Amino acid sequence: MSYRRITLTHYLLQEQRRLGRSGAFTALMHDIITACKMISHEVNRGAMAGNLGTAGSENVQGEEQKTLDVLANDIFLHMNALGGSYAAMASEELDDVHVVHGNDGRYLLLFDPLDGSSNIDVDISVGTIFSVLRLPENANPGHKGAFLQAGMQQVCAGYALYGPSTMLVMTTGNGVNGFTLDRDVGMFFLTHPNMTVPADTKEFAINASRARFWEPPVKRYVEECQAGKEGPRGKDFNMRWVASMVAEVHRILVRGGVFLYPVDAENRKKGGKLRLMYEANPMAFLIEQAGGAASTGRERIMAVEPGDLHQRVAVMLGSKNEVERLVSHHREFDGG
Ligand code: P6P
Repeated sequence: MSYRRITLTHYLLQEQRRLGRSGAFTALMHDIITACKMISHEVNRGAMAGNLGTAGSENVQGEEQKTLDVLANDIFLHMNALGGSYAAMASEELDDVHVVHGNDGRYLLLFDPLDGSSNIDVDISVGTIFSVLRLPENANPGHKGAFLQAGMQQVCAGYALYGPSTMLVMTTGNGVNGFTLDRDVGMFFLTHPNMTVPADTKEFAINASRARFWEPPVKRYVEECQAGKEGPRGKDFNMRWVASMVAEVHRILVRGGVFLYPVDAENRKKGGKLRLMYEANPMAFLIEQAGGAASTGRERIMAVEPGDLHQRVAVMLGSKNEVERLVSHHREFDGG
């Protein structure tokens, strides 16, 4: 039934006309869409293309790189340099910024080319996360300072999810829409219009093996959920942990939930686990645009003023009432 749906490109053109915008968003997204289709193809070929296993190298985070981490990064850098929209790019896999020469691009692209890649070899969903900022006036795109903008400055953000189907979910600040790749046609089609996060949920996601490191407000929140209907929440909860943020956020956008990766006693020295600029901020933009909330526990994620390209941050995002409960617990603990 694809022929009765609209393609992602049609959607962008419609938004462009509806909002009286220039062709900027359509151009911004064109190369991202192509890159995500190419990565989807490589991910889906898996072992048949020799794409499993490690690349024998480490990234700037000191993490072992998978073969597909390197391939996905190369695809994103190459494809997104072609359209002329981006003056420079920043990747989880690169220490410094990557300048795009020979164009007058007015935007900056930040991305995690293959989030959750520890799941590749066991065939669990992984994804690509992207965020777009404007190049500030008179800024040097070759300097990371041009990228250090709070999440509220994003003009576009989204992810591709390489799961049983490949989906691309994005926002340009007017709600969240999900598109599914029809491989036979080679196009993304609108399948999940106006995605919204229910304010309440019965599902939380956290790496429970870290419980001994958690701050008291996080421990309190999780124990309340675990206490079920006999406890203070008066209802039973379920728990999920995929170890792939894209898959967790997608589940929350489809059926609600709350995802936590707090700063804890073990990761505090690094500032947490998840990266602000190309994981937390784009996902926070999507969740807020879908009516949810995204906090560090102590402040709105998209209000955090970045000090470094690869800085990490606490993440608590999803159903609004759950995030507000977490913020309340932190405020009480801090004596606010
Ligand atoms: P843990 C993947 O490496 C990632 O950055 C997120 O996608 C995911 O939510 C988290 O880290 C998984 O962390 O502690 O389960 O390895």
